[in-house]
Amino acid sequence: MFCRPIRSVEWRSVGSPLLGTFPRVDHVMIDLCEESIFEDRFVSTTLDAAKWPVVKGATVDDVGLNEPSGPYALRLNGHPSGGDSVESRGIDLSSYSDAPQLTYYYQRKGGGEAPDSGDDLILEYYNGSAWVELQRHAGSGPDMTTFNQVSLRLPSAALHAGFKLRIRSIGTASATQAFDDWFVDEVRIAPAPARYSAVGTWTVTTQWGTSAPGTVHFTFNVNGTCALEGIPLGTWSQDLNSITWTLPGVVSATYTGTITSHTTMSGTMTNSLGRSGVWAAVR
Ligand SMILES: [Ca+2]
Ligand SMILES: [Ca+2]
Ligand SMILES: [Ca+2]
Repeated sequence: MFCRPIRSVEWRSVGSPLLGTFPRVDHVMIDLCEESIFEDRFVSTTLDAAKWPVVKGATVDDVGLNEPSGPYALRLNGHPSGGDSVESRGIDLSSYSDAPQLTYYYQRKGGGEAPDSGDDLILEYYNGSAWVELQRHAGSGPDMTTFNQVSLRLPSAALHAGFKLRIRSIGTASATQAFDDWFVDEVRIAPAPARYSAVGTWTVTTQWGTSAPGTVHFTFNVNGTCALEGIPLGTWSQDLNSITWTLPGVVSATYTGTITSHTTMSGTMTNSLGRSGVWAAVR
């Protein structure tokens, strides 16, 4: 696992001092990191043996349609022996108390031959003694011209030193033709739910001279939510699209808009006299 800093965020108050009644927020420094435990975008037609040491019949080519990382994706079908599979290297997940997240894209048929009932795509993990099914996509489903993304948390039984991922298909066997095609791309295992996290120090001052220094911890989640912890003054709440900061009886500050690590956040403040101002989180 690695943590690669990709961005820093500084948070400053822009509330008007003339209004006099708005808390000031200074010096919130946010370092954003991107982490990945295992990843394959299938960038060439040769399967990476360091990532997938066991390969049975699976190939990488451009027969899928609209690959998320084109032109290639993993291809599984009935050729040559009734089903293909790839098995990952051992991945040590024993240090993760929060289950990592598996994400991948899949496509049924694409530019190949359509799977039929029972010609399923199956994702499994090794629990130390046996393969356990994580997800199954039915061959009876509709043909696809785009890829669907799947994101799921690994179960607790997966959090051991010898974790492995297996992707396999079932299809009609033929030594000469490819039947029942599935395509998979952008396989990624990453710590979850925190993909981005940050710690900063801040100070709040009001017109009454109250000062409340403290530390705030921001966690930006992969689903776009933002968790805020450790704030000593007022209350914060958030959902997928807004942050609300309330100092009871004094002021409220609200941000509305999709919360992502890439957003420059700004919002409005209103005091108990109905005067309004603005606040911002600036990269
Ligand atoms: Ca690709
Ligand atoms: Ca094959
Ligand atoms: Ca078929």
